[in-house]
Amino acid sequence: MSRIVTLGAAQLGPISRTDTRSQAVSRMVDLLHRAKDRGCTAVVFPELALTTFFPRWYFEDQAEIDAFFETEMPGPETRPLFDAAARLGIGFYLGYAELAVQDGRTRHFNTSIIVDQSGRIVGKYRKVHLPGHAEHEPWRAFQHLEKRYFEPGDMGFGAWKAFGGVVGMALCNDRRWPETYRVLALQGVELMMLGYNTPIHYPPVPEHDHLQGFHNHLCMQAGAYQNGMWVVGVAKAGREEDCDLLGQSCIIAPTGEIVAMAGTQQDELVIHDCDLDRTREIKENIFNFALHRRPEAYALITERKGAVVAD
Ligand code: CDT
Repeated sequence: MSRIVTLGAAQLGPISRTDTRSQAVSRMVDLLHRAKDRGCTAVVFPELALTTFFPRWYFEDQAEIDAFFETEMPGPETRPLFDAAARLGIGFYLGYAELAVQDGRTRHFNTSIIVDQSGRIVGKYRKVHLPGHAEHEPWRAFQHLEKRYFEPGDMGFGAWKAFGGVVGMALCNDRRWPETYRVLALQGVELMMLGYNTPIHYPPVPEHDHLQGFHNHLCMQAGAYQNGMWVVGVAKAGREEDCDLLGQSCIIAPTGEIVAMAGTQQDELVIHDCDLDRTREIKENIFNFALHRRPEAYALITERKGAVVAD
């Protein structure tokens, strides 16, 4: 049996601070056209794909911060992306900064959505693992203020039927945590879509700068294999406002193999015919959860947050 879905990793090059949403959207519409020409069912765009990666700056004025957020999706500037998707019959995953008003409270989330081939939003996810710091740290070459500008997602990790399979979402730092993949896999996810913005320089541990590409693939390949799922991980890449962002967007098979990878730091589309039935090779054999998992031995995973060293 095979269930082939042609997927695209639609990497974006840098977005400058002065670029408008409409400029970013028009680059993404162009990628959608290229995806259509190559027979894609759906493409994955990066995290925070509509603006520059603004957590690299410390802002005091809330209005200046809120200017990077979307109050509606689609809004007037993002509507052309949804219209193009519907016209071309291609679905997409998109990351953006979401400003929501819930129970009279203003909330800020780092969000992604799945839009189906008719241009309809069918799934929404709010980033759970927010990296970085909450206070201004002037010693850094640049800031990473996700902990200041966003609250942790309040929706958990969901799963949706889309593109002929079961699809889950995650955002950037989530890919480094094994819990992300496992919670998705326990809901039958066959395909994880993920966008990222990963600076190559990591100020607290610069000794790891040369390992950014390795760690990026290491965690996604392990997550794919150990959970028998396809992973499409997509970067905003290149030199963005004096900060180098990692590229290497890729499509990873449930065996953990990278089957397609971007070779530039710019807007680039890489595609692969992903057979969702290949998830079964892993799920029914090596990692047959129902047969082999021992949840009674894993209680600490949800009971305890930080490590407590045993006596
Ligand atoms: N956007 C995002 O989550 N980036 C982080 C950077 C490293 S932690 C400061 C990542 O995990 O790639």
